[in-house]
This record gives sequence, C-alpha cells and structure tokens, in this order.
Amino acid sequence: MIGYINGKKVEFNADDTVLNVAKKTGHFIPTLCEMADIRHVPGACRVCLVDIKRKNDSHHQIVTSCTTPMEEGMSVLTRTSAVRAKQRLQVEMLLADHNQDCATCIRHGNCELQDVAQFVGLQKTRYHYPHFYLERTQDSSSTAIERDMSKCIRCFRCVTVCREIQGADVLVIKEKGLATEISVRDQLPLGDSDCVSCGQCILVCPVGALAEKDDTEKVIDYLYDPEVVTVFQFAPALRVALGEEFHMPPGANVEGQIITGLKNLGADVVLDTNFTADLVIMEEGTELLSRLRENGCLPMFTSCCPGWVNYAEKNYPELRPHISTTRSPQQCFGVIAKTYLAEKMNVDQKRMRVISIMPCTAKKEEAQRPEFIQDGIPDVDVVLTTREFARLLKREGTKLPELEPSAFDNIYMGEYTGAAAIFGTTGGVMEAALRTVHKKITGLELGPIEMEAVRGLEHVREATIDMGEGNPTVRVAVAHSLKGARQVVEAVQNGEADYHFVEVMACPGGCMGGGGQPRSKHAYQSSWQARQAALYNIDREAPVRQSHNNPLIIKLYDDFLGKPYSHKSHDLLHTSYRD
Ligand code: HC0
Ligand code: SF4
Repeated sequence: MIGYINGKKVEFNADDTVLNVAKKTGHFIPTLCEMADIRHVPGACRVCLVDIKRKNDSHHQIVTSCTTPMEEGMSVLTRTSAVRAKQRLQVEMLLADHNQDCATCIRHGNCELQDVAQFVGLQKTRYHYPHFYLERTQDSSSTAIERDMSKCIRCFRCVTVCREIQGADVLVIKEKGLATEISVRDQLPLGDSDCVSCGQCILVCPVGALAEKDDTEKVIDYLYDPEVVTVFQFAPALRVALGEEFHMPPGANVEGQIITGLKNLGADVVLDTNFTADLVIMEEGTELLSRLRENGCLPMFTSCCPGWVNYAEKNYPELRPHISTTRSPQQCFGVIAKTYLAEKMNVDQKRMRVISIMPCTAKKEEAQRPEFIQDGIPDVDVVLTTREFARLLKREGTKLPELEPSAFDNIYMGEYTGAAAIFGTTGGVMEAALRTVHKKITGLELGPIEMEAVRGLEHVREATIDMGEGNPTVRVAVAHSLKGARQVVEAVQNGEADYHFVEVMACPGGCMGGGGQPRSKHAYQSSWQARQAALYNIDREAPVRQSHNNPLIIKLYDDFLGKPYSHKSHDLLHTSYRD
C-alpha cells in the first residue's frame, strides 16, 4: 500500500499504524509511552500528534499517530506549526503535574521527557501544580528500588513489563483521570509486596519515577577512609555493557578500563566475580553429582539469581529443597575475600569492605539478607548497579573510553575461565556447570565445548547430555524471565517434564539484560545480542575454559577449603532458603 509522509511516498502493510510507518521510513515522531519491543501502545501520552489528510478528503485532522491506522493514499505531516503547537501544549500539560526537580533527578540527562520537551521547543512552562504531584506516593520500602510517583507521567510501561514480560504482576493502575497513579497490588509498600527486585520496570521508565537505591555515597566514604581496605568485585555482564553509558557500542568489552577506573578512584584491590563463578561451579557441580548419585532432591534449580530466589520463595515455597544450597558468586566472593584473602593479605577482616558492581538491582537485597551477615559483618558491604557505577565514574571526572586498560594483579583471586565469563548470559551457568560435571562423571573434557542446545534466547530451552557408557543421560532446562521460570516450574510440578538440573535467571536475557544495566531510550532489548555475543567471545578467547582448570581455584581448595562440598565449604559457601 502507498501513502505519503511529509510529501514523500511511503510503502506500508495493511496493519501498520501511522507511527509504525513513520518509524520504518525514518520520519521521527516523539513518543513517551509507546514501546514497540514490549508491544506497549496505550495511547496515553498523546505526544505523537500528526496532521493527516485522507484520500479524496480535503479536511486535515490532528490525531495520535500510534492509534491511527495508515490508509491507502493518506497524507501525513509531522511538523506543521499546528502539530508543533499542540505537541508543545501536551508536553506542557505533562510537565504541569510533574515534579520538575530535574537538576537533582537520578535520570537527569537520560530522561525521555526532557528530550521530548527539547524536541517540541518548549522553553518555559506556564503551569505548575505541585499540590497534585506532592500528594503522590514516594515509596522507599524496598531494599533495591525507589518509587517516586511525583515524577511518573503514567505511560504504564512498568505495568506492562512487570505483568506481560515478567508475569510478576505487582504494579497496577489506581484511580482515573488526574488522580491516576501507578500503585502496588493491594496498595502495599513495594518492600512488602510480591516484587522480586528484578528492576525490569526501571529499564522501561522514561523518567525518574523508578530507580535503584543509590549507594554511591557509601562507596565514596569507603574509598576516602584511610582505615578501610576496599575490595571491589564486578560481575560477568558488567564489562560488556558499561561502555554504553559512555557512548561506546553495546558489547564493547571494557574489563581493562574498569580495573583502571577503579584503581584511579583509589580502590585497594580490584577483582572479578568471575573468579567465584568458577568456585560456584565446583560447589554446585559437586552438589548436583551428589544429588544424582544419592537419590537426592531433583531437579536441582540454580541459586545464583536473587530475583529468581525471591520469586521461588514467595510463590513456590515447596521448591526450597530443590534449589541448590550453593551461594551466588557475589556472596561466595564476599565470604572468600573476608576469610581467605584477608588471611593471605594479612588484613583484619573488620577493616575490609567488599563492594560489588552488578548488572542487577536484586543483588542489593541479596547482600542484605541476614544469612549473609556474620556477627554484624556483612560478606558484601555495598552493591552498586552498572548505572550507579557509571554515575560514580562520571562524578569523579572519569572518561572511560580514554582509560588505558589494566589487568587483574591479585595472585590469590585474580584469574577466571571462559566458563565463568558466560555466566552473564542466559544459559551460561548451565553450560559452565555441564563442562565440569561431564569431566567429573566421565573423566573427559566435554566436547564440543560450546553447547548450542542451551544457547539462544527462547524463554525455555532443553537439552540432554550424554555422560558416556554406563552413566545416565543428564536432562537439563534453561529458563529466563519470570514467565519462563513459571513455565518450567509448572511443567515440573505437573509431571510434564523430568529434568535433573534447571538454570533460572529472572531477567530476560540473564544478567546481561539485568535491571541494573544501562537503559536504552524507547527500546527494551536493543543491546542484548551484542552483549551476549561479547560474552561468548570472551569464553572463546579464554586460555582456560573450564572452571575446574582455574589454577587459582585449585589453589584455593588446596590451601584453604579442602575439597568441594567439604565441611568448610558448607560453612562458608552454602545457605538455606526462607519459609
Ligand atoms: Fe550475574 Fe552472577 S552471573 S547473577 O547474572 O551466578 O548480577 O553478570 O554477577 O552472583 O558470577 C548478576 C552477572 C553475577 C552472581 C556471577 C551468578
Ligand atoms: Fe515488577 Fe520486577 Fe519492577 Fe518488582 S522490580 S515491580 S517484580 S518489574
């Protein structure tokens, strides 16, 4: 079909809206609520106004382009003075009851409302009604997420992502008209609700209404305290996404720049969560073997994703014995740093502060669990998300792309394998575990080492692994997003699936798509493929690709832990789950 946008001929399909056709043909129309990759078109913000004239009709009409079907012969104008004036008025109305504390807003400089105000040429606002927005909810009850409804523009993207993508369905729309507010189901504070702290709602919020709890001040305090020894760990998925905050392409590996940036900030020791990802494989792999050999509780589910653990505890308490008791790599890192590393470095653990940088908001909550605090000393003291870390670097004047990369220099915990690197993507923990489990069962390294069956982005993927003659075939599944998690759990509970081992990551894509990662304006998943490809590339290029072959993990067991699943390992590296 043929129509016209700004006088140019455009081709389109029968089910296209004016907005779709404009996007496909490179004509920009501002929007604040629409988000194509979560199929969210509520027609709520009313900023995407255009002038249309139908074939054989001399009347011009101003309509919202997201809700108007494109028609044969239709002529669309996007920038007439009447369109611009109406868009300006609409943005002015959105700002009238919006808390305009922009200079101090966490989203300053990355706010879609600011962008649209600039695009429509709004230079001052005539209306400002604080009595409306000041009555709206400010909710700090969650350990991970802040809700400030005085900044909400009611685009409803968060409701859609929580309901349709995650299936958690925690956020709801309350009231109507001017009183409309995004609320938490049953009017609960977020911290008392079924929210699992995954942070996916933050990734789609166009303004500063949803954000992680900001802990950067605590980190600066530790960095500038001469009594404190700071030990930083950063997560597998951080290095392939942080660059986006500094205008680098998604998937750029900035591991070396992160190390330099942290050293420049005054970090005493910079290490990698990947080291303890290898350690987790040793413990979790041995745990799986013991469950397989001793008729233990199967299937075993992975435990490293705190969003998933929260979800299972809240929704499927009967699953608790199925969840691996192995702590996550973040928590194993904290405890090994404050015991083994403190001993090796001759540092009093009371002076040590472990600071994590994670692509995840739920890791903040995980670090504060009482199970992970011994005698008032937490294993992990502070968790920053990727976005907070970017803010910290920017505040201190760091230009990440200009930094010379450095290498890890710690001789006790400073090496990782390719298996650990792929933890950052859905399927990676499973692939890493199978490399080690295969070696333990058969005595041979798994080949081919790259397990295509567990790679990819389908919500649930299954595989069977031949463990050699005389050994049972191992059946596994990988799920990502909470919807995927529910699908797998229900299949297991209904007797439709019979797995030995299941990996679950709460965030779509796994940690690379974590709720603490850099967000893209107007898009939800635009960086995933590049981030995932970069993680697989790190594995491909790694000199050692199996966790059991990490020489510093072998030394850790020789010098300190004994063997995997030993008493000492149990005390330090395993946990239990809540009723
Ligand atoms: Fe992940 Fe992790 S892989 S949860 O996604 O297992 O956050 O990147 O750090 O702990 O290693 C996040 C990422 C981690 C942990 C690791 C696991
Ligand atoms: Fe929903 Fe996750 Fe946001 Fe909680 S953090 S409200 S579960 S999307």
